[in-house]
Formats: sequence, C-alpha cells, structure tokens
Amino acid sequence: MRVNSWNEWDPLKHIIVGRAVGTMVQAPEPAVQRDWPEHGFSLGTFGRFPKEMEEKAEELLDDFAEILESHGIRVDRPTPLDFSQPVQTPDWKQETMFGCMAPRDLLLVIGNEILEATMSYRSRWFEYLCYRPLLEQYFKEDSKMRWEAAPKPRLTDRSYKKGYWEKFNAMNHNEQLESGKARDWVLTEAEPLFDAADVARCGKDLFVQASTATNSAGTDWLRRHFPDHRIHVVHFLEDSPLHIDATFVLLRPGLALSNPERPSLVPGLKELFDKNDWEIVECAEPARHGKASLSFCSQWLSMNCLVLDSETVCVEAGETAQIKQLEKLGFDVISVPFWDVSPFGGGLHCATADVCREGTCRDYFPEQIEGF
Ligand code: ABU
Repeated sequence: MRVNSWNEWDPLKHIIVGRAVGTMVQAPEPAVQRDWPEHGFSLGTFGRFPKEMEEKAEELLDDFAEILESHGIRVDRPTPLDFSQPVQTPDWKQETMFGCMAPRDLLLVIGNEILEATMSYRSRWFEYLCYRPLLEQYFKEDSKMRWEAAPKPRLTDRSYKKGYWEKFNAMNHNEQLESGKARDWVLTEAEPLFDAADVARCGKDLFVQASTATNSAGTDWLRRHFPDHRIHVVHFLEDSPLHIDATFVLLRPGLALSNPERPSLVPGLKELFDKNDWEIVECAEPARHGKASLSFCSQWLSMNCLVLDSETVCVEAGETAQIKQLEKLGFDVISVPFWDVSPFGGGLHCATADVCREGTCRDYFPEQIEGF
C-alpha cells in the first residue's frame, strides 16, 4: 500500500470510512454549545445519541464501505473510543468527547503525507487516537509515508472569545451574517487552529476556508508547513462556516460546484478560476430543508459528495436534483443512502478520508492572481 493523494478526484484506491458508534451530543465547551431542547438535549445537557439512530447510521456507513469495496477500493475503519468519558489536559477538563464519524475533519492527506489537524473543540482533542492504529499500520507498510501532526493546541480560555455565544445568540440572522462577513467567530488568534475539512485540495493549490474552526494562525501554519503549495484563504458568506465541503467542492479538473447561498467574499477566487478556464457551477437545490434531528450540519450536505474518479461520484440517494445535475455534467452517479448519518457529523465527503488516489501533484492554476 502507499499513501498518496493530491486532489479530490484522481482514481480512488484506498480510503477511511468513519464509524458512528458511541457518538455523543457533546457537553458544552467554549467552542460549541449544543441546544436542542426539542430532541431532549437542551443547553447544558449531553449524552450518547439514541441507540436506534446510532444503529441506523452504523448500518449506512457499513453499506457505504461495501459499495466502495465493490468498486475495488480498499476501505479501513477507525477504532472508536469510549466517547462518554471525561477528558482533560493540564489546562482544562471536558465532560465528554464527540465521536469518529468524520475522518475528513481530522486527517489532511497531501501527497504521501497524512497530517493530523489541530482541531479546535476540546471534545475532539483526543479524536486522533481513533486513527492511530491505522496510521501506525500505514507507517509500517509504506516506507515513504510522512506522518505529521500539527502542534497540539492548548485550547485554554485564551483560544476563545469570552461570551461569544451569548452575543451571537442575541443577534438576528442579518447581524449574524454581518459578523460572519467580519470573520468574527468564536476563535481568537492565540494559537494555530484548523480542521482538515476546511481544506480543498487541488494539486499545487490548496483552498483553505476561514471558518469557526480555522483561524488565521491556522492558515498561516499550513502555509509554512506546505511551502511548495500555494495556499489560498477563502471566505464565504455564512454566519458560522464549518468545513468547505458543503460550500465549495472541486469535482474534476476544470469544474467546481458552489453553494448559491454562500457566495465567495474573496473576489480572487472567481478570478483565479476564470483565468484558468475552470467553470464554477451552482449546485442543485437540496432535497431537504433544514437540519436533521440532533444535527449541526446544513441541508447543503446535498453537495457533500465523494468523487471516485473524474467520471464517477457518490451522492446521497435522496438528493435527486443534485444527482440529475451531476449526471448532466457527465458523471456516473452512485447514489448512497446517507441522510441518517448526517447527525453524526456530515455527509459522504465528511465521512471519509483519502489514503490513496492514483496520480501526481499537478498545477491546475498556472495563471495566478496577485495577492490571492
Ligand atoms: N462538515 C460539513 C458541514 C458543513 C455544512 O453543513 O454546511
């Protein structure tokens, strides 16, 4: 086996698919405060997801793994921990962890390197342990694999704006959007923080979303860590952005999907794509409106697809308009029932992390934009 993946569309050979078992509605912490009274988890309460939801999600994840295997792709799975246990560092104590359904959030694969992201939630601080058995195995099996971990963050109170959620919750939606425009989110710049799922990989170019999980120090760290890449910091209109893969999705050379509700706030992005003859197509209308019960993800998981190669894509089975659109764009679509997995942390892209795709590092944007 080998670790190798430079973009989102080269032929997929080996992937990690997450697991739902043991996932928690996590205890409140400075970065995130769940408040779902209508589903039995009002602010301050926390606990394991209902058993029937967990069993359904596990079944769908197993089915998805089988679909991938039937396409000749090797699939590995993480080892869940007891996520209900309290965790602590010398600086803080957190009543629960979260889960390991979304490897994409944590593992960034660039070429032969697997980089463990810092993450920014205390409940996710130890999530990397779920992937350590796999990473140890890859390290043994592939003598060229680079195994890296970004500096583990302290996540003390200095890393979060005091009283942020009280202020945010008191705003109306327009005010929340304005605050998103100003990049006024919960994280401070005390230390580098980023989630791997805020990065869209495109050969020599990496698009890194400024978000509620990724601060400027985090993007700066990535820039210094990948000196041979061009890091483009992108920012979209959204009150609380979290991960780029339900906002701006790279489908194949020359084609990207954008979210019509979340336009780019950095003009350089469109300019760069235009200049290099890439088409940006607005994604189709999602089939569902709003969020699933106990889900922090949006309806835009409709565009959170997994590309198997530049002609084949996995899309959530209920997203009929999205399926049609991708077929029109020339893809063979594999429809995968997955909506019941979304409360556990996302869609088909979130639930996976590439280990190997064929291909090399190419330059898809030879014409660059000054200052972007
Ligand atoms: N983790 C992807 C979720 C993004 C979204 O719901 O918009």
